[in-house]
Amino acid sequence: DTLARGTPSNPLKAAEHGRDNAVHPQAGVPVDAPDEEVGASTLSEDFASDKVGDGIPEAGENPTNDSLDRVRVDSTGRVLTTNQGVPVGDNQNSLKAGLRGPTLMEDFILREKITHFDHERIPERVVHARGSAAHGYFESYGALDDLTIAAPFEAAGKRTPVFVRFSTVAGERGSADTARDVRGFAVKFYTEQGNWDLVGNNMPVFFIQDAMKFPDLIHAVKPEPHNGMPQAASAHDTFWDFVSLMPESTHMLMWVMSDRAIPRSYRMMQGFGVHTFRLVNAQGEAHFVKFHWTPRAGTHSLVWDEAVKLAGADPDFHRRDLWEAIEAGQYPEWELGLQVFTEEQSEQWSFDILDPTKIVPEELVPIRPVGRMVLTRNPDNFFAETEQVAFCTAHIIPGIDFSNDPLLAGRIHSYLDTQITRLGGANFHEIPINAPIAQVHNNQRDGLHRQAIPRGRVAYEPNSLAGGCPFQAGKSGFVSYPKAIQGEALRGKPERFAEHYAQATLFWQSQSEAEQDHIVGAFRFELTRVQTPAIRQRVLAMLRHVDETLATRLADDLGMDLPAPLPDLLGDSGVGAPVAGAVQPPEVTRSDSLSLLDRPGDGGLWGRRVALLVHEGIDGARVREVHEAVLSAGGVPRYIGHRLGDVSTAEGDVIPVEITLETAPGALWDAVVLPEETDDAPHLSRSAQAVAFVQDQYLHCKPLLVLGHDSALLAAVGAPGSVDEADGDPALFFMDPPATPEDGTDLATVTAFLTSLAGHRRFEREMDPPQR
Ligand code: HDD
Repeated sequence: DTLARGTPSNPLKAAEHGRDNAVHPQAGVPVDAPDEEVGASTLSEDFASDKVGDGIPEAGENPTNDSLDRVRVDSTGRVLTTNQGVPVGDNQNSLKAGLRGPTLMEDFILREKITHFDHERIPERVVHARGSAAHGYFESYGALDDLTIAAPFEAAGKRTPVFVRFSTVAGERGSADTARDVRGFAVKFYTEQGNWDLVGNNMPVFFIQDAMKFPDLIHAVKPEPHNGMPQAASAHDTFWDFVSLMPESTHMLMWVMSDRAIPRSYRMMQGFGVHTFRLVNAQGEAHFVKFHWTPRAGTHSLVWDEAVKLAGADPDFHRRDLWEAIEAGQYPEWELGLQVFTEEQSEQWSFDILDPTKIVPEELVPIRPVGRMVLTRNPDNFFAETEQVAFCTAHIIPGIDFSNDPLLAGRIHSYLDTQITRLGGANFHEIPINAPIAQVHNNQRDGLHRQAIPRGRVAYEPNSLAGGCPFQAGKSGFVSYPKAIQGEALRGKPERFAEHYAQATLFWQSQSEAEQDHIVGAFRFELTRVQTPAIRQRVLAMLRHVDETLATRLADDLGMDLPAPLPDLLGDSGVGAPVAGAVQPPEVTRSDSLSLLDRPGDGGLWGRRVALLVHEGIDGARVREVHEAVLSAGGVPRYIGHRLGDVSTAEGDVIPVEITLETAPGALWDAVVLPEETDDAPHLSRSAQAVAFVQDQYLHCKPLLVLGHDSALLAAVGAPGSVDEADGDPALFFMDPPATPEDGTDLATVTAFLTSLAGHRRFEREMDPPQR
């Protein structure tokens, strides 16, 4: 107990908990509701510190720390030992018979070390292998007694510890973060009623309606089996072959071809539970529910060319972004919202709420905000925590229950099952990151790597020898919702699962013009890589059911004639046949909430990265003032130049270059600040690296700020090179030079630049399709 609560074996860890964590969460104990207005930003100087936050909480105050503290190791000041704790005298040389002689079998130190090394990899996740995670808490806005007894929603201000892992789906463990893909959004709530895992994605629908098809889907999207290519990409024949034969994937394809599949940051994407679940209250009444996570930082994406370049410039782009934001005390935050509806309501709708290829439009059921989630602490160790964490859709708690969604049914089996291979046995729940904070008492025994030491002779129930313990909780435990079940055992789909296109059309029609352009571009990219013309044709034939403009534009881009709509093409095979006649028209045909632009965020910079290009003789005072303004607005400014070392300013002092154009090219930055530069006095416009840098900034529609009225560098990339030419570009800013040497910097322009940056991109500049 002392070890667990009083002194973590890593005393340094306490300093990393962050002040926000210090304010509990204590299992089951409500904390005072936050003073701040609900929805107000939690970011303030109060949380600033060298590491994360400035408070040093008592170890163990966060209940998840108990199990983690027990096993944390800090080797500061310690002697090196074997795994048996034997001090090792020489960690450099193996034991030999004579210095030039053979190494001896008896060298148990060498053998233990090499043996352990030989076994240090475990199988990667069969999907979602590449991911990053963080600790934090969920805080309830209020009691949800009317809906559920689920522990996290018990009272206003109650905090429940969470561990959250974000991931890509198709790529292997070492693949690049910015691949076009769905992102996993998996949340483990450590409640006093046991662990609840909400294993969602950043898109609210899925490719298939039945778990029966999951292995086929994944085999189609993973690298092709004969040559192991391509890595982390759906742009190949087998994927498009499969989905074009499965019209139920049409809606999800629209999401995956949209900017949602290339998020700017894990911190800037929504999360969805996808399936319909049930909430159950103390009276045993159930409501259907869909879970939505909405980022405080807004929903923002990359552009495709940028995503491709990032994969080379920094394959860890999203991992680094999450890690650095938390280290800097800029805790990522999401609001949890619920769409709650009744069975009777759902029976009226044109779609089936058990069909995971459908959303419930917000116009039909608005989202009710119920709490917020804040990520406050990075893991100590990637393998022990991020790699070994095991999320399972089967992990639910009293107050939450499943629906009959057939995809969910397969998942309830799959996650538990896969951990047994991945984590080497049935005791993976004892790995500290997976261990619940609720106590575990049952008669399950033994298995590989068992940690618990159950006492006594009784491992069965009922028993009298142990006084009947552990005893059943009865009604105070988990009770499955008594849903009515009827019908015959048969393989097939409910009627309303047969319509596949209406919501794909809804999605398309709800996008802004720029988002539609990006969708066309994404389909074009993927299908251009597809080698088999018949597959391209089938996709086009499918898209004709979504929108004729989309299909026509794409056909044009691919140099193809528009084929007949899908069912004709598939002949009698039937898979693509639309439902005859009696389809109910969709309730909603346009929903602004489906556009990324609908959630711009709270206007903060949220750690966006700003490059300040510097060179010998730069106006130091001005560039420093902009640096300061970016920093105090919550951005991350960096001085970037040709080589490391100092550059001298016009005033005679120096600015240290922090990173170079070569190591941190344009794609890595959200905005750039350029020096004043005329044709007569070129500084950067003759540098290929600087030109490529600024060209990317410009073409990726990012804000640019020039510290004066002229930029020969901008002119060199074909952009407006002076204040007089910049008219009409809303993200290109030229600062007014001071009228007299005493005048200060033109801060109004700096503010306009930062506001533009918080708004992310301005697509007016885009040249695909070519500008007229
Ligand atoms: Fe899955 C991992 C999300 C359908 C089988 N899935 C996995 C992860 C996420 C999702 C976020 C990574 C968890 C982590 O970070 O460790 N999966 C989804 C969503 C789905 C979905 C939102 C559709 C709504 N998945 C799905 C189906 C099946 C699986 C239909 C199988 C029938 N998923 C798995 C798995 C994985 C997994 C094989 C691989 C590693 C793991 O579970 O722990 O069991």
